[in-house]
Amino acid sequence: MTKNQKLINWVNQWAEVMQPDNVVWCDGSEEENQRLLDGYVNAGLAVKLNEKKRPGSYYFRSDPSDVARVENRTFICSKTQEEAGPTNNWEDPEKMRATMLAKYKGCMKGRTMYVIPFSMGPIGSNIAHIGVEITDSAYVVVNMRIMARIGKPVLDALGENGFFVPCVHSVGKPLAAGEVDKTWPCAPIEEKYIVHFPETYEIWSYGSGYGGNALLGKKCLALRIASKMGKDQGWLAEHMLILGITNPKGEKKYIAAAFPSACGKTNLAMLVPTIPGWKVETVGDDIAWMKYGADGRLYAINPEAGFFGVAPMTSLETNPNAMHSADANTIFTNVGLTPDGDVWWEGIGYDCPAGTIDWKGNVYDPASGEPCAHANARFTAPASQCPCIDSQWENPAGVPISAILFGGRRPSTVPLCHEAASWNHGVFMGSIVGSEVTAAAIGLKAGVRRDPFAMLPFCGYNMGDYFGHWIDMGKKSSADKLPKFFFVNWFRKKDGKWLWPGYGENSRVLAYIFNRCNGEGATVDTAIGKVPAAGAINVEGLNITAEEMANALAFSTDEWKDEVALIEEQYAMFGSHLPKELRAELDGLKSRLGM
Ligand code: SAT
Ligand code: MN
Repeated sequence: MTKNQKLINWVNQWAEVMQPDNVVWCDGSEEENQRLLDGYVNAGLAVKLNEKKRPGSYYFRSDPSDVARVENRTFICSKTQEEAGPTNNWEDPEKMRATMLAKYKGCMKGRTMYVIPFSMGPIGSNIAHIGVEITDSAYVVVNMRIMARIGKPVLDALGENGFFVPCVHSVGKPLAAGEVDKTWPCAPIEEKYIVHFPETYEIWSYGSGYGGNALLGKKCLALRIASKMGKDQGWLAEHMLILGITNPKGEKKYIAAAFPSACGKTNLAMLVPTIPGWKVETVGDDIAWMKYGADGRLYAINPEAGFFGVAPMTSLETNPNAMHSADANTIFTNVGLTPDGDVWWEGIGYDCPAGTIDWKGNVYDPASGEPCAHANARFTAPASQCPCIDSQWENPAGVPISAILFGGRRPSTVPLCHEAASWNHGVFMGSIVGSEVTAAAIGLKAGVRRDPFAMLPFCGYNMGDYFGHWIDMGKKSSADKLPKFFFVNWFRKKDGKWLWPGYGENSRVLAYIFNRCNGEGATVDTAIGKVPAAGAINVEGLNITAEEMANALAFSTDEWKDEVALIEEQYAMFGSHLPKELRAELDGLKSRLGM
């Protein structure tokens, strides 16, 4: 299938180590996909859903120990610990290679090794990159086929000498002679390893078959390794959605946005505006790769081709576009299975049909107090099926970004919207992203849990140097061409009540941001940046008083003095890796606050 000798050698070398029964090069065809899915159904490891309700869709249940990304088993193996930085698990690369080689030895006995050539981004785009994953999981193949572009066209683009990121994966469960899988194969939690070698752009994953642990194009390549490639090569790999927004006059802009988990990122990416005449379309819901174009503007692609969305709480109410993306040709994992061959989860918008099977495979008893779907149950759906997919989502040149948004769950302190004064101020905003957590929720100290740029688990090198890379990127163009930065907070409260309705109403804030990019919309200067003036955000038809709106937009010197103390604490961890420009931003804020 390929004349790329480096690729052939790499596959042969791993086949020798892992000793699979056979090696299959995936072509990405419909026939191949169907054959793999039929294999699971025939083995009793998946269910084909009701063709009338969910055409072309399949249902899987994972092992109860293999249900999410495993951050404490995720490693950045740079040469030194300092290069991995204070926010990553580090292990010496040579030691890690030895540990894992011992695990990989014979790990595919009784199994097939699949070779999946994949492109992150439209094939041939100068922002895209190619990876090749070897895996013993056909589930990975059928999911990667949705999440990335895979198969023959990728090998053609790779050519004889093209560069690819090598991605090694095994579920870590060799089979004895004659043995077959009766359940989802994986290794016990303490034997799972999700490993990145940033200097050599390599990924080694062992022991998990779930999501980002196993679909190596996503968080491992498109964020951890790509963040390092971006630093080395002068571009950005970010945990950001990309949306297109069109005003009533037909003028269109693109916005990228980073939020920590549980802030409604997918909902924002697919938002249905409530203000008349405005339109929002989706380029991506999770990851953005951004590079400067010849015109000095920042262009973004979505490196993915599908959505790996959290099912629970997704409904026709909360996100009709996500729901319709999963109408057909979708893989569901760890949701409930209804007696009529459809899926169900908490928050889907209607009661659980009697006789539904839960994610553990038992008949669901709503009185049990247990959820029917796992909280991290997922749908894998083709982005092309999203009703609001943007016409430019596969444009190899990317889309020009006018604004970058940061946000978090902040019940106090942070206004509904504020705007950075400069690129460096925007980088400062990104560096202090975080959500407030209650002690009960995570078993940690209550307070603001910082998640800089929403990249905490996804930065492949020292986070302080990552801030420095963002600062450097701002020097490569001029202020009139660079995107503007905004910080938004949909989650402010007063007296225990939300001050802002959120969901589709967030279109009102997006419209304000759109107008700001055209130099329109009245603002008030504060110590933290420009806050919308009273009346600048359109609240027509919204049941919100002027006082409530003022509270949502309020800036308090006292609250920000407390915030500064927390930022000092956070910044201390980066030591000499904290760019002097960010220290200057913090000093500037302090002096504006009179500190
Ligand atoms: O499992 S994934 O890493 O793909 C999704 C997530 O945890 O954010
Ligand atoms: Mn994500």
